[in-house]
Amino acid sequence: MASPIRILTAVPICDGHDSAINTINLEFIRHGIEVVYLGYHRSVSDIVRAAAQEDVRAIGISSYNGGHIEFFADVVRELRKQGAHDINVFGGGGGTITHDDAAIMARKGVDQIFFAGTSLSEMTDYVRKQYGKPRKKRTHAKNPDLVLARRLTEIEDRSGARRRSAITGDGSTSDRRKRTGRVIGFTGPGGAGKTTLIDELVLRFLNQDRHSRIAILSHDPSVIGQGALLGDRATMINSQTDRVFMRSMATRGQAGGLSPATHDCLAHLAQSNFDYVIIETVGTGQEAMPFQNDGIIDLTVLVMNPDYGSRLQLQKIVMLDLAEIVVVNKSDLQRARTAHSEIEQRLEQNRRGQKLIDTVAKRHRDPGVDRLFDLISADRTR
Ligand code: B12
Repeated sequence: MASPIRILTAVPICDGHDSAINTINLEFIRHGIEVVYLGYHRSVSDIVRAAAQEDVRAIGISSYNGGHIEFFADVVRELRKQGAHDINVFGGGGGTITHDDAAIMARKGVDQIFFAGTSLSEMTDYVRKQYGKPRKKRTHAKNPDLVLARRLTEIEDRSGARRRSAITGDGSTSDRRKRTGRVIGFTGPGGAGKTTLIDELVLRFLNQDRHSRIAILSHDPSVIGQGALLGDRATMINSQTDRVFMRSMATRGQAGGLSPATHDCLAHLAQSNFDYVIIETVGTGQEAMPFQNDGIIDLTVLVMNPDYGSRLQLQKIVMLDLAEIVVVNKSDLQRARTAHSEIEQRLEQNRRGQKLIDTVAKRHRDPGVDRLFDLISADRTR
């Protein structure tokens, strides 16, 4: 089965009009398109970097606050500068973009502007027709992130065709020896704050060493052959830098928190000169063991919300037996102290010396996140 069309959508800097793009995103997803959503108030460089790393077919920009001629043209120019000539640009902005503006934008390389009154199905049909065709043969890219991004696309496409990648192997010992950085797996239920926590950790990694680079492989759920909202980038603030390579993946019908291509993509990233490779699963259930027998993950972190229900529920969460570190995030919530002592007792039964840490990831400079960072950094030196 052919892979779904992947596009990136965003709203320009100084613009908070996200209602239109939220509606359009949902319509695209409903029609089988994978949408990497970058959020609003985004700069040209953030948009181009994300599109290149995600290796999308096109960027859809929704712009209402003016400056669209310059902004869209800058995106096109920067894409070309990076060597990403085959990532197209389209968008809309209701009545704020006139037909005359659109004609200038077309001359500057923008594919299409949709005006007020266009139906959702017209826009979806356009994307499917225009960006659903197989890609033309691509010229060799010079930018290493673009090369990596294209390689990940190949792995993902191949995995869709149910073939294992020959180059990355199966995470065997020989692959381990070629590793350059630590691979850390984050999992936990939806809404526990995994993405925010990872973003705060990334800030600390970047500050610790001015030259380090980090890769993030992030997952969101999807049914086979259907669309998905890949929205973790919209939450990331500190990770919008050239020192972070982030890739969003849809699970494409696979249960358990990861995608059929995760293993091979991760193996490739682990050999690609990053100091840390962080993997984030989708929000998981009690039975999930996403990193079991993977052979690539060095350290596993389970991120929990204090509101898991009764103490009895804890007995059923398999990752509480497997994770090296358990985090109670949102520890400013009322139930957090109870949660901490209940989880502590649960971990004591395992007698594995698992660490338990309380964090408030949404708070900058949170001492709990600092402790988690110290633990992860210390693990690297082992
Ligand atoms: C809703 C709205 C708001 C909401 C936004 C809520 C939100 N979360 O998005 C609120 C009330 C918050 C708001 C605030 C402001 N707004 Co306002 N807002 C609007 C309004 C009424 C509708 C825009 C909209 O969402 N339309 C719905 C979409 C689906 O339809 P559409 O716009 O016709 O778009 C079509 C196509 O262009 C296409 N499309 C749009 N985007 C994209 C993207 C892609 C990828 C594709 C394929 C297609 C596509 O989809 C539609 C198909 O029919 C417009 C006026 C208007 N009637 O357009 C003003 C308007 C955009 N706002 C305006 C202004 C000035 C502001 C404020 C600065 C006001 C203020 N002084 O505080 C603030 C700034 C907000 C900010 N932080 O940036 C001005 C902009 C003027 C300009 N640029 O020349 C407008 C035009 C109102 C006006 N006439 O003055 N606003």
